[in-house]
Amino acid sequence: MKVAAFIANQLARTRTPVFFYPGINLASLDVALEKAGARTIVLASENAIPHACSGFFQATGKVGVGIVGSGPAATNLLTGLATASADKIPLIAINVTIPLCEVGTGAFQDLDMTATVKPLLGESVYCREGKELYGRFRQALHSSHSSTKGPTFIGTSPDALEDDIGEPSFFIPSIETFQPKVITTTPSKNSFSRLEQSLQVCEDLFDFFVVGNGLNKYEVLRSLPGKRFISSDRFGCMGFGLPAAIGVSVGLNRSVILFIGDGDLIMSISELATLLRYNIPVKIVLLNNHNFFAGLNQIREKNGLRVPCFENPSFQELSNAFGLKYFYARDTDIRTCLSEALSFSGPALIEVPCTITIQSSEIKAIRNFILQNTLVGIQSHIGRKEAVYARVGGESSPLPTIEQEVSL
Ligand SMILES: Cc1ncc(C[n+]2csc(CCOP(=O)(O)OP(=O)(O)O)c2C)c(N)n1
Ligand SMILES: [Mg+2]
Repeated sequence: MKVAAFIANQLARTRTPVFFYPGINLASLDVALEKAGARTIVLASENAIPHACSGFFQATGKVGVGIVGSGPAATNLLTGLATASADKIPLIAINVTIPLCEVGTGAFQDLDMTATVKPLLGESVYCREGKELYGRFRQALHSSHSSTKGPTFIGTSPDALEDDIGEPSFFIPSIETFQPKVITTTPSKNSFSRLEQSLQVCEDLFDFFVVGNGLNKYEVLRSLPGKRFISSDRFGCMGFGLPAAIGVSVGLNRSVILFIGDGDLIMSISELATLLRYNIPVKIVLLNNHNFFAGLNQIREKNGLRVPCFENPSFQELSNAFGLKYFYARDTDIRTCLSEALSFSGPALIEVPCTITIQSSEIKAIRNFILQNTLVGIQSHIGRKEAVYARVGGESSPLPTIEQEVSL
């Protein structure tokens, strides 16, 4: 059996979806995956692949597998790999490079991506031959199922995929019991309270969601105590939310709710095409304040600058173009829109007009909080005097007061 066929059959037999982006050098894998009956999800961009793998792992405890081609296809993985690495999320990224005879010659799309990502990841190898690729892939599937490990990067050549490895044995990889993060915030009483009330009344509709990055993230987390959530914690990566929600929905085979800001959604807008392609039931709650990280506005204002109000595309027309059912929710409507959006099987976008603002002193507290912690358990309000937090693997300790933070 050729290595490409082994990889494809191993993934098909264990019903592991493959997050994939085609390229000429991985044609043999593409064919083998199809012949083996593997579930292949072609994302709109390679950027999204590690995030999708990350969401998949956090929802299922099974390691996600991403496969991409040479040159720019591989470099597109970089931010996602760094994001997963920061949160120690295991995944396997396979990069099929140009043919061996061209490697290192400066040929079209010649790039040593294995060396590029090495400082970033625990494991980064290049397999020139089929036997090595077979061994590394087996090993990665066996050992990657640990939430302390982070991503494994396997570079290889089209030649290695064509090598014959005799009659390999297939196996069932173990599954990590992933401990979901749980929000233990108590609701805040500030400017977001209308959003908060709406979210609280819709609590009974779901128990688990994905959240993007931006100020809206903290408001959503404050507003949903006791809920499980998935986010990019230590990297705070914009562009994570939508692909991660795709990974969750593919992994659990059910609807998932994503809370996301307008800036973040626009950054990953191409993945709406993936929702359309596979009718993936991600229900996007878009918190649209026509702005990015609105807290910075206060600093602009202090410096006599104008507060920008970004022109956004019509999200209604965008939804129509991408086949999403569209809802416009005034703050109090979110519950109704969500229950309607959850009552059918396709993707949906619920636009929530917002005016999100936050004190700049809070920004500093939040930033330090993110730098020092994973959001494993937040009690009370983020950035407020009475807040406490849980250190990774350690005891809970009090968050410094805002006054202390600001004077740091
Ligand atoms: C890839 C990436 N680029 C930039 C940032 C810095 N950043 C964090 S949140 C944010 C703005 C997010 O805007 P939006 O999604 O509209 O959320 P809002 O703050 O308006 O709620 C920016 C620019 C980041 N975290 N990740
Ligand atoms: Mg915004």
